[in-house]
Amino acid sequence: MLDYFTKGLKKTTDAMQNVAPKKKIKLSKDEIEDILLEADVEYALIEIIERELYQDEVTREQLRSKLLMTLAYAHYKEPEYSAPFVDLVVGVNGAGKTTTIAKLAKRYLDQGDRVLLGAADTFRAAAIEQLTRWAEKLDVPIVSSRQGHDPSAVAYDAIESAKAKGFEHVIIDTAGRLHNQKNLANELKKIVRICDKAHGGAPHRKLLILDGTQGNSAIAQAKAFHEIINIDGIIITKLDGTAKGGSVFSIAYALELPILYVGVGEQPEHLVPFNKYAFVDSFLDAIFEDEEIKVEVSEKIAAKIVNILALRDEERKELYRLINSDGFDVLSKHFVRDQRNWNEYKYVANEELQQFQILERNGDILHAYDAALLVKES
Ligand SMILES: Nc1nc2c(ncn2[C@@H]2O[C@H](COP(=O)(O)OP(=O)(O)O)[C@@H](O)[C@H]2O)c(=O)[nH]1
Ligand SMILES: [Mg+2]
Repeated sequence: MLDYFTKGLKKTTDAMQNVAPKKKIKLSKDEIEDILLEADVEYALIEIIERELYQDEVTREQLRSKLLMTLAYAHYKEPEYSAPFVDLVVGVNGAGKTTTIAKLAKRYLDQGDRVLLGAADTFRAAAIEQLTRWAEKLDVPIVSSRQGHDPSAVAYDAIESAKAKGFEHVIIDTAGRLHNQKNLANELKKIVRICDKAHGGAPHRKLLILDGTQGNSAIAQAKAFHEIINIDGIIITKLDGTAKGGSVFSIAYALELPILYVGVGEQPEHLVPFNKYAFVDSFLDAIFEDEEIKVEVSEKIAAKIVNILALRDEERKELYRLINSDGFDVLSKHFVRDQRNWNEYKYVANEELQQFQILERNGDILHAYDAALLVKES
């Protein structure tokens, strides 16, 4: 996975290394600004990041926490549903909708599910043909009609057919452009309505496909789609073909929506589930020198705590007190010395995994430490 990100972001990290050829342990704010601009992070967001950085010389972990902060909406929760799960795929022409549908279908097939495609981009004959070719290649059924037919009817028939066959998934393609914007909005709304009629709760996921080579200019477009049908998640395509990979941060931050996958090539396997930690690390690896990350436990904590997973109440309180004061720095080199930020996180001892975890508010794990590291050796 990580490899896919690193490869897919090669053009972006190459561009970053053009302005910062030498990897360092610390970077000045000016250097960070230049690097992020080069990667096409929106200037307004860079300003926010800089405002949150209190140090003149910034470490990898300090920048890491700020970049992760911009992806705080990366959390997606699947709704309750009964099969088939219906994905509705929208986006402008050429964004990569049809290709991404093939990639998604492959993922579903690989996990042993049956998939049916709905060719509801009836605006262009070529679009129907393209999806039909993918369906043949992947050997999955497709419901389509002739050019100019009602796309809602195609969506309805596709869902009905998948229900009758007992399939797990339906993926519906849509047109990216009609005669005018208003038509497109009305049509998309109608497709959503009709999906729900065919199968209560459908479409379960409205996916917006954005062309990564457009960088930040995709933001306005994304907002327009979001206003029309309330997007559930974003897929950014063609990251392999652009030096504008940093726009992923601005897009996620501006739309407050999760990035679910990124496209890093034209083949069906080139759809990578978005992992914000791996994504951020691919950026940081390009500009920061490796620094061995060790978790050092202070004498104070080590002396007091035998096993943090078997703490008595007062011991646990003491640990939390330490974490919230000077102990924070000791437990983790990963955090900035920023009291306001510390309060954003929760600390839990996960007994099942034998880990001490630092969680974000939404429950995502920011860091996990093996309990063994925190056990006093005696
Ligand atoms: N390099 C690269 N090309 C992609 C990716 N996703 C889509 N494409 C290409 O982008 C072009 C437009 O894709 P298409 O699926 O037809 O877009 P649609 O009009 O939104 O359905 C095609 O040539 C695809 O092969 C990607 O992740 N990487
Ligand atoms: Mg298409």
